[in-house]
Amino acid sequence: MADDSNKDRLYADARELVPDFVFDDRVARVFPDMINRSVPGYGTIINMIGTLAAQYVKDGSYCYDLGCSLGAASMAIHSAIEAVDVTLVGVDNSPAMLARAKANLVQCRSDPAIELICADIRDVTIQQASMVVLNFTLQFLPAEERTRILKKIHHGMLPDGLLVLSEKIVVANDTAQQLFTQMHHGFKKAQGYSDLEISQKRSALEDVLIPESLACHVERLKAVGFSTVEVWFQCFNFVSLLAIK
Ligand code: GEK
Repeated sequence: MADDSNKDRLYADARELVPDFVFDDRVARVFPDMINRSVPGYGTIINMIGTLAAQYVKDGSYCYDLGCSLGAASMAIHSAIEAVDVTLVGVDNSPAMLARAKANLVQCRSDPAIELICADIRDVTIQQASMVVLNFTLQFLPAEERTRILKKIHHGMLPDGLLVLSEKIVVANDTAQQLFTQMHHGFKKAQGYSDLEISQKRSALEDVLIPESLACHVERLKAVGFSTVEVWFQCFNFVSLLAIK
């Protein structure tokens, strides 16, 4: 029989009360399956983060993967860059995620160096950064703290440094919002999730993942000082922006 222990079935059974979503060991175990089947374009975004890193990561600089989960973006960056004397720093505050990220990253050669830090991204100092990745992480921080974090990131970046910010968004137009939500559910159904799984997961994420509008993200990135801000990827209500210092 096929081993499906790494398949996301966390919301497959009916529950009377769906508890808030947490990044614990049960989630970490199935995370690659969960994110690939839940975020349309996730694999493309990870690959393109590697492509962007090859262009932007500079000799003697730092590169940060904030909310690194199992280290997918870090690994894409690690294998794409040719710059020398680079330190790649992966940060996540879930010990379960970080333990698995460590196990994944042992396969990587020692250069560039990778440091994995179990910490809240709000407490981490950003320095000499030629590239910073927030791949579906900012959405889990309280909205009122997002400006402060982005200011800190901007402050720690080198001139011409690149921030990649991927987020689930909401759109102001009700028709478009409904369409995007339906299309996202259609995507999840096509990936094998049942209606029950989709609705229980949505309840679990309700107070945990706080999406904002694209305009809100763009304005805030400009307000904290990024000179160029562009959407480079969008599929329904999932976007990735690049912001250049
Ligand atoms: C990927 N970037 O595969 N400090 C540190 N980590 C945090 C915090 C925080 N305050 N809040 C949440 N996290 C990854 C995917 S997942 C996205 C990112 C998702 C961490 C949390 O533990 C989790 O590992 C990650 O942010 C979000 O490219 O699950 O939709």
